[in-house]
Amino acid sequence: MNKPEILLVGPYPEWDLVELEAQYEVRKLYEAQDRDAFLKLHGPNIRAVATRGELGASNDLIVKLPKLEVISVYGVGYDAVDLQACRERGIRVTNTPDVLTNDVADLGIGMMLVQSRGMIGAETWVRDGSWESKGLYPLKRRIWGRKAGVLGLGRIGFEVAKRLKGFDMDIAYSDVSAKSYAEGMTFIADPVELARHSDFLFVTLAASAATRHIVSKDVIEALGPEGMLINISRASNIDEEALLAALEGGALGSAALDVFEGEPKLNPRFLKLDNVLVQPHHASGTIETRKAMGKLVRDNLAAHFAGAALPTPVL
Ligand code: 8YV
Repeated sequence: MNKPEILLVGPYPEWDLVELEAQYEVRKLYEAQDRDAFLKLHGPNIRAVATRGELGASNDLIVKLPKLEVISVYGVGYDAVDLQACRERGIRVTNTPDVLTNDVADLGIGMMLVQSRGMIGAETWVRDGSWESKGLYPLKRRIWGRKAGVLGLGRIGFEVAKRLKGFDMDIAYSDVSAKSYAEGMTFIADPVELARHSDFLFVTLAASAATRHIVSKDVIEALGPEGMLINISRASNIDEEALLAALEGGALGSAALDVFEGEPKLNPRFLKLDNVLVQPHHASGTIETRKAMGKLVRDNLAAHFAGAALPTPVL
């Protein structure tokens, strides 16, 4: 029997590729010199798409795949998939929740520590001889015992908050409603009020049209000249123009960001700032988690083609 044809929107690790190629006829969109010609040739036969969180599948792509049955996202965020188009065509969508939660939370905490204690600059201080020539490294701000805000107390936000408790921090959160599992945390519905209350504000919301720029100029200014914004969700949750202006002008103390508008190409203004820690969207990027994510992508595809229940459906 012919293997089903699947479209890979972006690269997967070799260990996933080998497994996928054993089961499917894999078409690699990211290797195509001419995407239109590639899709004209292979599009009519594609039955499944395997994509990545940040790449998703636009309506533009979906319309070129008339036999598409399922989109499997390598990531928990599916904001880049056109769900409306999928609903209209009866296309199933899956993601990879849970398996990445702890790693994403860990990176968020690490970014807070690195940025607050100035560890990148401290490394340079040692390596460039400043320690010897200039003496002691400038003093930085502590994190333990201070105030943290978590914007979005879902799976990732909850794990961030759990870790913050270990630093004896005073934790508040914002969400659509107060959560019964948020023991020892203060619910503050309004993101501006949450920011005003916080020294560190973690953005851990699933992105959607409704959350676009939820971290507005007002939220950023409420966090203030001593505050730090940490984003491990999606760039669209933050008004990036307002963020840059606030970082440049001192209205916001600092930021630690794993995601950017237009990534991997980011606004070059970020690179001129020394009060921002930039990371290459790798919060889920451990071997262990990426292996689990790849397996879940494959399990969802296999279940679909076997006519079984999808392990982690979105649609
Ligand atoms: C991945 C992500 O970095 O889970 C998500 O939504 O964006 C990340 O885990 C990404 O999907 C891998 O490309």
